[in-house]
Amino acid sequence: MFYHLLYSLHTEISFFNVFRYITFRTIYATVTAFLICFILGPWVIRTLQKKQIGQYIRKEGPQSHFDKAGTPTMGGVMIISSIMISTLLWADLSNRYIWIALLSTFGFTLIGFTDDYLMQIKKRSKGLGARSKILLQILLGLIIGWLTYTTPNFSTQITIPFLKSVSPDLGFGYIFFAAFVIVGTSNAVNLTDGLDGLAIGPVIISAVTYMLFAYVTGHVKLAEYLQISYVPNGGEITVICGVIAGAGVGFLWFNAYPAQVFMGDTGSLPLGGILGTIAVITKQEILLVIVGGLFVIEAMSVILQVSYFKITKGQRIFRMAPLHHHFELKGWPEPKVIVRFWIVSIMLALLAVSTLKIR
Ligand code: 57M
Repeated sequence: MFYHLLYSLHTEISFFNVFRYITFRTIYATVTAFLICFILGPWVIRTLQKKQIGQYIRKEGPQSHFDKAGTPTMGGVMIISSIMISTLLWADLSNRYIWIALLSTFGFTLIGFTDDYLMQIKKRSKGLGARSKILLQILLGLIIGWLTYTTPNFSTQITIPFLKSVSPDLGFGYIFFAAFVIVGTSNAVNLTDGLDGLAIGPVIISAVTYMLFAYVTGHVKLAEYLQISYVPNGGEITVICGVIAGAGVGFLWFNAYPAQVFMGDTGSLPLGGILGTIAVITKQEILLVIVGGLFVIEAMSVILQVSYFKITKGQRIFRMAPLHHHFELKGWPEPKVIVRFWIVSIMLALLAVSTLKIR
């Protein structure tokens, strides 16, 4: 909105020229998103407490979680409102990719919110139910895949990290591939969201990493120099990456150990969904396996554990899946697991950035 309102004034007041720059708008969008979350936080937490939207803790989980019972959940509402408001304020709203990213955020929020609402307010223990939830996610993933596919000049070739000369063209199949990336990330972030700050930390790290990729991918000269796919108008996604990081830091203020609030599916599903969408738009889809490697490791630990459990009729690879529970049960204090997982995430992000220079 600021871009449209204020940049147009640059002919009279030259200062307003700065609103043209993605870098300038990204910085202020990030700060705005942080402030919205930070200011809304106490009020959201109080409201959730009043409505008694408190977390139920499963008895079969690690004992250290029992005293978390009653912590307000659905705190994702503050992250998502902050993402939506700050994006609407700072992004170029004539950019189609911004609307695709906002639709993805809104759609996954709706699914996550409905699930939490049924569980927390209607006290329906299964929420939406696993099957309806995944079907809705796939449908939304396909819609976003289709909208991206039909964007003029959008390439259906995929980028393989470290192999700049190999980029298979999926054609129409790109829609299904995009849906897979988006839905997979949405669920992986959800699985990771099991310790204070554990999911939001790597979400912030991934958003900052993609901020860099979005910027270079939308810059014709930089993209050419680094030999990565140039996405016309894709640079605007930098703003939304900053917004996610800012809102994430604002939420972390309250979600840091010991958490005053959990994000719920209201936060975890859209945060994963939007990261997947950004990976698709910036044409760095496979790179998300490295950038969001921590989410992949957590999801893989569940897949391995559940498969092994079924095949061996009751035996386990890990003490408990997802992986963070394994380390908790080994006796690592919760903050140690969290910070060590963040460290892994930072290292993976650096590895991802190195792909810009390594073929
Ligand atoms: C959500 N949610 C947390 C909170 C958060 C297939 C199976 C592996 C699925 C998996 C599962 O359901 N995962 C999805 C994980 C829950 O947090 C809520 O859920 C929201 C995210 N959707 O925002 O509202 C609990 O996590 C803790 N928490 C924090 N701090 C936070 O900032 O401490 C969350 C956020 C909260 C709180 O305790 O209550 C969750 O873990 O339920 N299931 C599991 O993860 C279960 N694993 C399991 O059953 N493993 C089995 C295998 C064979 C499937 C095994 O290894 O034996 C564990 N979940 C729990 N307890 N709660 C088991 C133990």
